[in-house]
Amino acid sequence: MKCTVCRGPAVIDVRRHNAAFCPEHFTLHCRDQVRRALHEHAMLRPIDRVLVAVSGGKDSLALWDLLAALDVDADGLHLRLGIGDYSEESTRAARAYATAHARTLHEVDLAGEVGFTVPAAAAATHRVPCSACGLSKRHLFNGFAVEHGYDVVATGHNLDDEAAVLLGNVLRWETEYLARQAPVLPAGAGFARKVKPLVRLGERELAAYCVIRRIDYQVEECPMAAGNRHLSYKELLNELEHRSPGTKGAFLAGFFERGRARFATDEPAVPLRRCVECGAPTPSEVCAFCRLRARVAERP
Ligand code: Q46
Ligand code: ZN
Ligand code: ZN
Repeated sequence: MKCTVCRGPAVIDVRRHNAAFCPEHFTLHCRDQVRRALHEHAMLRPIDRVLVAVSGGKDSLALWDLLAALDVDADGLHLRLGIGDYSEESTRAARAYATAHARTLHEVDLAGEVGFTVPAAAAATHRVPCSACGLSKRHLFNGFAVEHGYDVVATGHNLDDEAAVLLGNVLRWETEYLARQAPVLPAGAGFARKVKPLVRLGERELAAYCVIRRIDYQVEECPMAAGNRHLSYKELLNELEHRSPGTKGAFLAGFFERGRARFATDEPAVPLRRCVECGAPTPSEVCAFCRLRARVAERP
C-alpha cells in the first residue's frame, strides 16, 4: 500500500476517499478535514474564545490537537464523572495531554462540585446511564462556558457518532431532533455556540491520528455504555460502509446539505426563562439538570 500523495509506504487506507496515507500525509489529511468542516459550516470566528470538551478519549484529544495545529488556541474542560476506574484513567489521559502540550485544562468533579456521580444519577432515574450523563454534560459544559466567557464549546462528536444519531432519529422520525441535529448550534441567551469540527472524520481515523501523533488516550469503552442504542446503529452503518465505502459520509453530509432544513418548523420556539435554582435557560421553572440533581439527592 502506497501513500496516495507521496508514493511512500502507507500506514492507513481511507476507503471512502479512495486513498491511503503515510503518517505525515495522514496527519495533513486529518487537518484538512477539520479545516473544511470549520469553513463549510462557519464554526469559528477569529475572535472566539473556544472551550473543548475533553473526555480523555481519542476524539476529544485529537480535536484539541487538531485545533491547535490550525492555530485555534482552545482551553479544555474535563468533567470527572465518577465512573470508577474508567473515569480515573480518562482524567489521567486528559491531564497528561494538557501537561505535555502546556494547555489550560479546567476540571469539574461531579461528586465534589455537583453532588452526584453518573452511576448515582443513573440509579436514581432508572434509565440508561447515558441519558443522565448526556444531560449533565450538556448543562455543565454550557454553564461553564457562559460563566467563564467562552463563546464556543467544541465537542469531539465524529462522523460515526453523528451518522448513528441521525440513523436513530430517522428510524423513529424524531422530527424535532432532526431539525436540531447540526454541526453548529448557534449561540443564544444563556447558550454558547456548539460546534462539532470532527464531523468529517471517522473513529478509525481518529484512533490512527492519536497513535501517529503519540497521543496517549483512554482506550477503554465506558462501562456504562451498554444499552446505548447508538452502538448497534454504528455496527449497522459500519456494515453498510464496508459494502459500499462512502455511504456513511454521504448519509450525514447529505442530511446537513439537503435534509435538515426540511424539518425546520415555523412554530415559535418555546419561550425560555431562567431556572430558579441555577439560572440556566429553561422552558420550565426548574431546569432538567436541577430536577435530576434533586432526584438523586432524594435517594436514601
Ligand atoms: S461517558 Fe456518559 Fe458516554 Fe459513559 S455514561 Fe454514556 S454518555 S457512554 S460518551
Ligand atoms: Zn505521503
Ligand atoms: Zn437549574
